[in-house]
Amino acid sequence: MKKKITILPGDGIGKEVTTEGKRVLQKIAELFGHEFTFDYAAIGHDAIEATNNPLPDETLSKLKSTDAILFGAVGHPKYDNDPTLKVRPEQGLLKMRKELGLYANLRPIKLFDELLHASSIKPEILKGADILFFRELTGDVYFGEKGRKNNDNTAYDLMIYHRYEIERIAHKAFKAAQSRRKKVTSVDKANVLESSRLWREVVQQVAKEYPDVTVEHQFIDSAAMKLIQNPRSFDVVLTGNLFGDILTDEASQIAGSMGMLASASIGDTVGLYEPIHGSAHDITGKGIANPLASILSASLLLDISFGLKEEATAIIQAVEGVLRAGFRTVDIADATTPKDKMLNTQMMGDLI
Ligand code: GGG
Repeated sequence: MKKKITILPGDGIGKEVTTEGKRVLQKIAELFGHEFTFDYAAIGHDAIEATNNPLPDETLSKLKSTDAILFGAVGHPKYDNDPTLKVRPEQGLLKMRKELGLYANLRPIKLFDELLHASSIKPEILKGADILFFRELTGDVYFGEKGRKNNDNTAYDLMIYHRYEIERIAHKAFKAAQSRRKKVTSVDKANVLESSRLWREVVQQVAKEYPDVTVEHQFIDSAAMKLIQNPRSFDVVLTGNLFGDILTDEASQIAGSMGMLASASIGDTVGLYEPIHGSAHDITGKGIANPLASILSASLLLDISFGLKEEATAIIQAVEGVLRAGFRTVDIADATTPKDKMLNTQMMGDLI
């Protein structure tokens, strides 16, 4: 198979982890006889420094003619510490999702058995947890009208959802549930928010087309609690942009570390694959970032965008094998990890 993959390293550890994700894709091409070509484009803080635009036109046009995107992360502490800065790295990511119509973010929460004890949650509660999140990506407070008024004494972000946005991601979630444990938990705040009442109404309507799938509705506050209390009670979780962002960071503790969670953003055109973690400037340049989220994102890329199931599975098996042999990056290590099994970013990439 001949395919072009565009790498967007972005900021901070994004560069370090996508290097390893790309190497694994190259190895897959070599082992399975594919021809993958790679090109690079700028996004985020680095792009702002070069062009004052977090998603330059040149990047966008490259993305519109590629077969799949492997993305790292965006962000920089400079912006977190100065909320008055108007041009920000995250705007590049949000614009990219909108421009490419990437409305469904799939975040599989897969707990590798080998990491059962890496989590702070009790193993007997965790064992067998396997959740697939569908986070909506193109609506909600992220894209509603925002601004300041009253001489800067009031700020607002409009939480807005359109029926079609809820419908299209709900169909994706129900279809996915059909080939899993046939349960969708839709998460909203319908006791307070009008946009959540529309969300619930639309999900109930879509559910009628999938009689083989059980649907339940939970409020975000209760879902956040149950996720830790009884993670095995969830199969597919369907939720909006903001709630999905928060819940999946929480759910990363089920998998042991943010460094383990991959994601796929899909819509009507090209697919984008990225770790759920951000740019992590506190560890940037130290070579200790866990590249497994990027490597597992590469596995999702092969599976979803190219339909290469065997190749995708080979990556997951390699991850399992390396973890089973006891190798760890610092985020998934514990007091029992021997020194000679502690790996840096590149060593983990080498072993996979
Ligand atoms: N790889 C994920 C990433 O870079 N996250 C940084 C971020 O600000 N994301 C915003 C969002 O996911 O909505």
